[in-house]
Amino acid sequence: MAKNFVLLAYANASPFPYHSWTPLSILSVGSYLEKHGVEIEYFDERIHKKERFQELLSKKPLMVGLSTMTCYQIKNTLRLAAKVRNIDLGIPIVWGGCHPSMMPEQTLESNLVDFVVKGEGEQTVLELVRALEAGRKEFADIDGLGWKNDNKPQLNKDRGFLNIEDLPFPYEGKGREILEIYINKSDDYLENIGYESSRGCPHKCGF
Ligand code: B12
Repeated sequence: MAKNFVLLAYANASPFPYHSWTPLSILSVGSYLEKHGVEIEYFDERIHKKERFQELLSKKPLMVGLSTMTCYQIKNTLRLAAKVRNIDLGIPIVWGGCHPSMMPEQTLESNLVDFVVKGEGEQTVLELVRALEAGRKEFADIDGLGWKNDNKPQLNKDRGFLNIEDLPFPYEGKGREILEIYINKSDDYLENIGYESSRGCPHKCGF
């Protein structure tokens, strides 16, 4: 494994086992990073052993990306973020998904958050990865990013919408392994395989 890999994690989102669904959010971001030559690893708490997260953290990823909804999932995401902090204060913790997108300023207030990605994350996180690889400390030019400027939360301007046609299939690369685990899961429940056929909304939804 190359030194500078990105770890993308999805915490358990439900107390019910049948509420498991392929984690499209991190798969979309991950396949895009892979397409641009960035090495990634996934941790999906619903299908992987808990030790996997700790093992991957001990290899010092360039950053840890956490995807979260508000509801039940967020307390588990906070638990994962605390594990990152406990193992190494220097690993940047990047939050994305619908909760950080709707409440970026509030999310940035937490000391378990270094960066927030608002909205579609693919291009924003790629630019962040490049900046971190270059050892940058200033991120004002990355649209869609929230960060801490001398510990002061700063939210950059929104990123324009991406064209879904330019994005890779989320089950490419390492995402294929995740897909196969979901297909082969042999418990009592049928698993859901997510697929995005379009993006955006004709109504005035908050998200
Ligand atoms: C598919 C879906 C489901 C599926 C699968 C959910 C899952 N766990 O994956 C099912 C039907 C199971 C489901 C159930 C529920 N859902 Co639902 N669901 C959606 C839906 C329609 C699409 C989500 C999705 O996969 N999008 C595709 C991916 C690629 O997009 P994305 O997740 O936004 O990720 C992008 C960015 O956010 C960002 N990003 C995301 N994570 C990260 C992480 C990092 C590090 C970075 C850099 C970027 C990044 O980059 C990604 C790519 O651009 C959304 C509405 C919507 N239009 O988004 C609601 C939505 C997520 N669901 C919602 C809710 C409330 C629920 C339930 C709690 C409902 C209930 N009461 O039971 C349950 C929870 C189930 C569970 N335990 O997971 C809410 C969440 C609201 C909130 N504040 O948290 C949403 C937003 C709908 C709404 N407007 O109310 N849901």
